[in-house]
Amino acid sequence: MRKMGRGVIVGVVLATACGGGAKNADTTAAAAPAPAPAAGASASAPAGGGATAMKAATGKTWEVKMIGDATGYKYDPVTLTIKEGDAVKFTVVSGPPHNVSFYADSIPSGAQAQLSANMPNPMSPLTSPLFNNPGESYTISFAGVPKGTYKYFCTPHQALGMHAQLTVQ
Ligand SMILES: [Cu+2]
Repeated sequence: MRKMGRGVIVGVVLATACGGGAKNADTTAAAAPAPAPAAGASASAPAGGGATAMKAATGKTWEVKMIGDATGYKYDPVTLTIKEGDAVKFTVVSGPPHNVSFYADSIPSGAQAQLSANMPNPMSPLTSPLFNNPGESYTISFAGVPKGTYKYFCTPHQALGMHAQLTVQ
């Protein structure tokens, strides 16, 4: 199920990239997957399609550990309930590289633009950079995002079951 969802996302991104480049398609259109700017391309993007401004957290900062050891690859806690306006700080404890990537089809409707804006230095839409060293952390503000459940996974360890979810109340 999750793998299927991921496949659909990749398909959409590729289709978007191809569509954008098709007009003057010479050699460049096929070459680059062009990940970054496609973030707002979904139907849930606000009218105007412009950049959504990042909203800083105003509430509590919650901690989630990213672990890879003899017990497996996991986020701890694997489920978390926060309030809109809080932030979540993901910290590498062991077994890197780790990151945080949200399933675009498993976040609340309309969440993508603001969540994307609240994720610094994305590697691709809704996907944080990879973190290679214990102690590194990545904080995501959940200010301005819709209430609901947000499912996410670690790109390198998705197949090993490193996924989790948080609920914004
Ligand atoms: Cu990982």
